[in-house]
Amino acid sequence: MSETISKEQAFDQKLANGQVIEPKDWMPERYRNQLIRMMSQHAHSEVVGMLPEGNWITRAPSLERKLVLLAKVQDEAGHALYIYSATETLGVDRKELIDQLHEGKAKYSSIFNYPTLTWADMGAIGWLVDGAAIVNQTALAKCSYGPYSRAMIRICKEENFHNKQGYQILARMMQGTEVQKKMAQDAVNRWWWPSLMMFGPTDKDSPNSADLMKWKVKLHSNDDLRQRFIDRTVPQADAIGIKIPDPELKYNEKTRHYEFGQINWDEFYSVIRGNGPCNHERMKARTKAHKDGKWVREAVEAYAAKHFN
Ligand code: FAQ
Repeated sequence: MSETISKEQAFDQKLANGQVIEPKDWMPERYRNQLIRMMSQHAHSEVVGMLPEGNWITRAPSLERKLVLLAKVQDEAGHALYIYSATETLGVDRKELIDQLHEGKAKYSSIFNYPTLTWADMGAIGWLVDGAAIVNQTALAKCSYGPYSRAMIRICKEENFHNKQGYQILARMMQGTEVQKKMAQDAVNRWWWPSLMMFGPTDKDSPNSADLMKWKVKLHSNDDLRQRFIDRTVPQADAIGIKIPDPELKYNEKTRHYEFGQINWDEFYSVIRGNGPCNHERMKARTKAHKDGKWVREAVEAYAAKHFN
């Protein structure tokens, strides 16, 4: 005689067996809402993340660099589209999510509220910001929600290319003149600590982690992923002669991890509350782009109504 189990039990069993949850499967409302929160923040980050780099497309130092940067920024737009589409499978309308961003009700990654002052910042973003994104997203590619995990697989492949192009920009500058070397070091000095903040607050101050880890959305904690990023990035810095701007950084032979200094959490919370160096500028640029693009959305809708209905 087969034993009937509740839908909650079936959901828990799937997670315990390492199975993936798909859009039509039953899921607890809190699981759904946590995914919508996290995935929409992620999609918004990809969109806002285009702005600091977009700033340098017209000023890239050669045609080749311009083409590569243009392709990278277009990739970020594509990432946003995959993730918005994946979020829509949870029953939420994309327009609603985008309105939340523009009304300041939804977060996006703290990292994109810092300015891009020189060409070396394109190197630092690719190497450090995409590097951090890869560490975080390689784990998310194995998360329990099917559409999100599948989006992450493709995105990580593209982020790997972004990461290498950023590292190559800095490596080349470190072989250049004293001024170029200084510029590369200055960019890393400014982007290192904000990159560590991308992983979110420490585990003890992370209110969402317990649920997300129980549901296998997050497979590793914020601190574990931050440590993984530091361990893989410091040797890369050493290889090209960049100095990590942390006097307390040292390798622990016993734990085989780098120990690092104190992150400025006051700065992190100030940035995510809207008071970072560029929060205002980013939202102004984004809402303007949305307003200016209204005719495109209307044209697409009119075309679709005529040809696909
Ligand atoms: N910035 O409880 P937790 C990229 C918020 S994509 C802003 O630990 P959770 C590609 C958090 O939302 C980068 N807010 O939160 C690219 C929560 O607030 P809420 C984006 C942050 O969700 C490269 C509160 O603090 N990636 O870079 C941040 O468990 C180059 C408490 O935190 C993703 O979104 C932050 N850094 O863990 C594009 C990946 N950290 O919502 C262009 C997916 C935390 O309760 C150029 N997301 N908060 O009001 C995640 O993995 C997680 O959501 C974390 C945060 C790890 C970001």
